[in-house]
Amino acid sequence: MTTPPDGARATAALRSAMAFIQDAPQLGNQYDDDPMLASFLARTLSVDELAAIEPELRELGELSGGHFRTMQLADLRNEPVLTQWDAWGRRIDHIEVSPLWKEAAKLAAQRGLVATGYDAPLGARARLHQFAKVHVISPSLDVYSCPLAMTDGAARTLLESGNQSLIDRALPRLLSRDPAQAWTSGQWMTERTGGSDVGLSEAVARQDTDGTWRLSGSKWFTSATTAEMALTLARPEGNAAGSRGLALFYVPVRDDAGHLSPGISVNRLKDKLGTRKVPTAELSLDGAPAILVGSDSDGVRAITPMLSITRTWNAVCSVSGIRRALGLARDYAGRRRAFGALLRDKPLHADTLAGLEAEYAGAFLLAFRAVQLLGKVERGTADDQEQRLMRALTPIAKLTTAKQAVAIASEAIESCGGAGYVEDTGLPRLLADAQVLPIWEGTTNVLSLDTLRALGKGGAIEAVVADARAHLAQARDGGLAAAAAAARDALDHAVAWAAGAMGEPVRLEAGARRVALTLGRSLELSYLCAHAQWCLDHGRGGYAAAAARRFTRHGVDLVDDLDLEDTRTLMG
Ligand code: MFK
Repeated sequence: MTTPPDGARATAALRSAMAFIQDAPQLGNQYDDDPMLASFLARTLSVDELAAIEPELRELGELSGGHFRTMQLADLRNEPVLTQWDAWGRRIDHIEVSPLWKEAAKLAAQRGLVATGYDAPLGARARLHQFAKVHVISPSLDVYSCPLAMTDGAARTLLESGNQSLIDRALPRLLSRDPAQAWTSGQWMTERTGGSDVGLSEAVARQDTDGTWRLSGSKWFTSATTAEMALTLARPEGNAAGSRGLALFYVPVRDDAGHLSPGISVNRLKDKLGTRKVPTAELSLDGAPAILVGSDSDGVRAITPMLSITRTWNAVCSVSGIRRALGLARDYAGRRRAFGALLRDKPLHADTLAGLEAEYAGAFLLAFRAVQLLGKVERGTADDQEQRLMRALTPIAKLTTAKQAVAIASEAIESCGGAGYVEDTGLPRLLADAQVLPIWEGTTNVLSLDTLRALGKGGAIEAVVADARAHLAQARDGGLAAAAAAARDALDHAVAWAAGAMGEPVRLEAGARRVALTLGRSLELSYLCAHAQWCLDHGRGGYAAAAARRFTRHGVDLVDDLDLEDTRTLMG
């Protein structure tokens, strides 16, 4: 090898010194940097209530943008590992999760990410406190929100079941703030027959002569299989086919040493597009001991409290995922130069991100309106109208925010150019993880049909309309008039269309998604108008008002009568 002359060495050194290296996007305090959370809490809590919870939210904001974010980036490739056999041939089915997940489990217990929702002092507003924490921290916990959502859902389901011995056994663990005592719960609903039409479930429950129930069958998609207990559905022998014949069971999954209960084996972990840190597994049940939660039928109805809770978590995690995507995209736009300027100073780039901010603001308010109502219904302070509203709003919030989360994650990674598509920047994870949100806990179409089911109950449509109108009535500022009119018109159109299609089941079902999304978007805009007015009145700036105006221009009314004959032709 020949040594380069001094001049060539100097030129190479100069070139390498000048080589451009792009700074990675950074995050600040995830409570302080959120343009919606603080003003929303200031509007909905008393000054003393907010003062009591804000320091912890700020601490979590620091951990979210700092410690956990650093850990997340340093450990992008670490995934759960299933070890089925030990060295001596003993079946163990041990699942090793990432170091971040282990730390998240401790943090979740200590900070009461589930338990806060059940705390007494804030009453119905305990749910706001809980989900404010979840919103701030969850994007940095690698989807540890999944087991927490199911844990919360299990706690609520057991409480509503009235089964005192199961409540005594599990609630203190599910709500424990001591990491050594805390449990998580699984929710095993999906079988090979599918995750939507749960009535097709094949798992069978047999009762021993001593009264012990034993479950056999397979569960095809069990998220977070590291849980200590699970709620699941199985058909007691002799029961009718369909969902009415299923019963709800409590399964003790692991003992205190972490060993799986007899009759449960983990066949493999799922190879998923996203949520790669979540140990989602296929399980076989072969006479696994279980406890009947309530009656020996109507299990789907018995597990619906779980669905309401996890769907609310889904909505909140959608908006916190959007916030994370936008936090990174905005920071990047302040660091990245192209064509002679920072991206944030480029009119088209700014226009694109501003549109996403407007969608975030609407999504945030819809998710947190669902949270508010959940708290009131649980604490018995909701009137009839609010109860009906919550039933309809839960699927609407879940399906609308999940779609926004995917669309915005896609735009956010695109706004980072090629870096957004490279795995070790961590940015593609935003989109891969977001894509689960419209799928699990009910797909967009299943939830659109659930919305129709909820609206079909007496007084539900009136409750939705009244809530939107009450919020719109608060918007007095002239700059909000067009937005308020658009929300009102879209809502009226959706309600009128659904009423007109009532006697035509095919037309109604075909249009259900457009109706549900129109309701979701018009509610988002109604809440935005009210929040914008409050912010203007309280010196909180014009972000929400600008969001309302921009959101309006994206389109609110998606209702349309599409030609059913064209559908048939296109589908062959
Ligand atoms: C970041 C957040 C993380 C979230 C956690 C992720 C964990 C991931 C694990 C999973 O994804 S588990 C899979 C979740 N699976 C689903 O969400 C099921 C999706 N399918 C549905 O939701 C179907 O609509 C349903 C299974 C409920 C249909 O069941 P049926 O039995 O065929 O319908 P039916 O007969 O209408 O409902 C039975 C009863 O339940 C009825 O009550 P009644 O018996 O009194 O008439 C319904 O009114 C009631 N019901 C159904 N959906 C309800 C509900 N009640 C309240 N709320 C609901 N949403």
